Amino acid sequence: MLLASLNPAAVAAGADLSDAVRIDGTSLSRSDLVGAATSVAERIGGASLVAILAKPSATTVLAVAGCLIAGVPFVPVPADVGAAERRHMLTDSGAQGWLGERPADDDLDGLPHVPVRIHARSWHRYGEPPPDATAMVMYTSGTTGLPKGVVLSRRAVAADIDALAAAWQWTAEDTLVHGLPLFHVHGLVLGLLGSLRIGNRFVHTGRPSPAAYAEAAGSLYFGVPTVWTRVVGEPDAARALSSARLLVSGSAALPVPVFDGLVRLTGHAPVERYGATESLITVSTRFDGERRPGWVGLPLDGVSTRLVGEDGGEVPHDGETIGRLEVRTPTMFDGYLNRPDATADAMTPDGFYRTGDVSVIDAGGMHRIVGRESVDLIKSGGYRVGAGEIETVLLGHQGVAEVAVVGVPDDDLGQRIVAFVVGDAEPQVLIDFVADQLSAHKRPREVRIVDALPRNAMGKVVKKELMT
Ligand code: MLC
Ligand code: AMP
Repeated sequence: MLLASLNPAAVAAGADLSDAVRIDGTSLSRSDLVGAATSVAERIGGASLVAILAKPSATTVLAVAGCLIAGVPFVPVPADVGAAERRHMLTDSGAQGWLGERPADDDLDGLPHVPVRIHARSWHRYGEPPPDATAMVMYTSGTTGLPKGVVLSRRAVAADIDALAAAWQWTAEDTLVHGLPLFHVHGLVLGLLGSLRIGNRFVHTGRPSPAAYAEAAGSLYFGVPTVWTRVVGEPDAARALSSARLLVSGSAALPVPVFDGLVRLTGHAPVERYGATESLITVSTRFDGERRPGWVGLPLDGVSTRLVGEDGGEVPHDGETIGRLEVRTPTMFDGYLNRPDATADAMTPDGFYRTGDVSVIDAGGMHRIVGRESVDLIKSGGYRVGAGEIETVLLGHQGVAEVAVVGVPDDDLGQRIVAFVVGDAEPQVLIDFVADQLSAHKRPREVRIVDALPRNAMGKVVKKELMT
């Protein structure tokens, strides 16, 4: 069973937990979860795919669990989604309706709405859908074009959680705390679904502030590097985490000074792990293994990795030679929805995913992510954002003649999204324009109006010159 802790027979036999999930001021026991999510399942059974506006709320938790019980695939829609991105996700996925909350202006979409009733209960017993059935379609940005729907099977999700549980000695005794969004792998698949599979208590803090993390008194904490940077910036909050068992960082590179700061203030060397929406998490340091600052660990159970050099051949695992990282994993996605061309580009004929990351591997199998192949894929606050997607939106504004979007180094966000614009629009107007069309987290933090963009002899923008 994918959500093993929501086994109705076990819950009926007494395996309850009064505060299995705490989120947005609501506590749900395991029997609340089984009863209310099964009631959701009954109301959506037979749907081909639904959209869930994934705000951090009990409604979202029950909507997701209900879909997984019923075997109905869902699309988690970013809580801060804008109009154009939302339209694309709904059209491309063919979502039949909104489950749970709906956007304030949802009349634009014309889709039916099925509310989640937190106090409704059903004790119907559903059979477990087959492992190769789709669990969800998660949208993620590429270097160009609109976000692509990553099709994730139930098997991939279950395999990833189990492999991470083994690596981190994650058990039902843990209390897992995070404040990450519930529309990406980190917060949703690992944090929420991981907890519902393993059977540990789950606490969502709302915004992932250092104070909220300190107050939650968990044993296992998840964060993106920006969260850990902010924790280290508040030593009192950081010191409160010393009673935890394990701090985990992922979704972007954890700066070494932040790693060292966590060791100093909490007494814990963080575990780092690496992955992507397409492959799920594939590499991690282990609870009982070496945790080396700047390195993301060893392949998880069943995962193979290799480095490919300029000539297409494999490069040695000597800790120094850089290559393009490819992974083969039981947690692999089933392709991009409606995009066989993009799927074929992302995969090698022998089943490895081309991560787009550049890495070294040492003789012991330890991985260090050195950077990305393309400057057009930005990681800001742990969010993956395509430069092309933002450029297309900005070019749709009448005050923009030319634009180049880049990620510049940022102590807090890792990379900060900056748009260089030739035109006569007001910077703040353009920032708000992107937030309205895409998602608030994809908005440039800065717009610089320039006379011209740096171009090479071919007329192509030289983004590297803009990135310092
Ligand atoms: C300001 N705001 C605006 C705005 N200007 N909102 C809309 N339009 C504008 N023009 C407001 C916001 O509403 C918000 O208000 C406030 O600014 C701050 O929002 P923010 O700037 O977006 O948040 P910030 O503090 O920068 O967020 C940092 C963060 C966030 C770490 C909390 O980046 C985050 O949650 N990152 C996690 C990303 C993640 O989970 N990635 C995993 C991908 S999966 P208010 O009122 O709300 O404060 C993956 C696989 C793997 O990568 O390996 O895990
Ligand atoms: P996403 O699809 O949002 O999961 O983004 C995947 C990308 O995040 C990867 O291809 C990497 O570029 C980056 N990433 C994830 N985890 C790490 C990590 N621990 N260190 C460095 N980069 C990471």
